Amino acid sequence: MREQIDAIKQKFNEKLAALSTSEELEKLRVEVLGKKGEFTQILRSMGSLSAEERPLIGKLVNEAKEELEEKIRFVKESLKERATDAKLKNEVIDITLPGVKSPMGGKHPLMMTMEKIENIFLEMGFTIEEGPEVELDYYNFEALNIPKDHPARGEQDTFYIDDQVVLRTQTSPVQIRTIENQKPPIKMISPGKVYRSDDVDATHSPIFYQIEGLVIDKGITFADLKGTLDLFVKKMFGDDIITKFRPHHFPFTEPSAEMDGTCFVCHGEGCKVCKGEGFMELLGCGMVHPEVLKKGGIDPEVYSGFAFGFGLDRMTMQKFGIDDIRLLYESDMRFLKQFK
Ligand code: 2U9
Repeated sequence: MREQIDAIKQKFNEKLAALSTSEELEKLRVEVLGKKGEFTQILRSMGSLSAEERPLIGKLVNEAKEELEEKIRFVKESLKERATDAKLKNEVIDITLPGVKSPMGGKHPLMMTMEKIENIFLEMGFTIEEGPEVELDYYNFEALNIPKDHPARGEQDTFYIDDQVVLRTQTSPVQIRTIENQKPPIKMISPGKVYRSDDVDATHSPIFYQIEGLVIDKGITFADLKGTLDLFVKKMFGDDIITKFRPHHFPFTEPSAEMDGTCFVCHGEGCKVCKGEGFMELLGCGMVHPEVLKKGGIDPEVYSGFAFGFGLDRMTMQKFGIDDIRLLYESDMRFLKQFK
């Protein structure tokens, strides 16, 4: 039995000296030390030994196993180092080679416009508020003085989750939630995605972005509305932009208006973009309807306010001369890469 052990060790050392990969090493380990390995065979055959021989051979076998396992650990380490060195040698990095350019993304034109507008209102002391896109019918309609049977509901083809829950059709619910949680003075804008089940065409998308704003304090007048929105448009499109207001109607503002600005393409001469008008409609606005203030728990005898709203997509298309809203949502890099 002792010779047998030495023979195994001998053969093991020869094979160990001859191998060069960790796979071969693992194979040798299993051969000698594995469950069906040669040493295991010996241990299994110990039954045939005498009682006094058994512990001696047992000890011999275990010592031999430890010795071989130590050698395997050592060779495994040096094989790993050798493999790393080889890798390092082969992976010579030619630093003169041009780097692999990872394509730098760019801001989406909608986000560029959104940020520019947000910064203009932040500079004017407004806060930016956000709210849920899946909204309660109450916040999207009732609280805005648009009762159940109000025609405005029909106008805004609404996605109903159920008769109490809708996909918001405008960001005005954010203003209502703000009125409920903040006492005046309030100066805020609410940018965000809104949903209307419109058919997709060059100027309509079922999902688009809006920015609405609200100012409530004591003594707020239509002059504050005109001054604030006129300044916004001049900061957005240029100081030479002249604004004008046309009477309009919204259920949530009284009086209401639409604001036009001189076409920043033809500066009033009249062109394709402004359909020869020289002016283009920029946004809707008005003094907050007293019913809306009351519903929000604000006394219209003490406080007054103005609000406004516009489609961000439309303003982005005006700003960049984009004639099809679908370009903003189709993620076509030929289009988007122009806005780097
Ligand atoms: C409260 C009170 C009043 C928000 C307003 C508009 C005018 C407006 C349209 C712009 C283009 C919707 O996306 S659009 O079709 N919106 O013209 N929105 S005033 O009025 C409010 C909002 C909240 C508490």
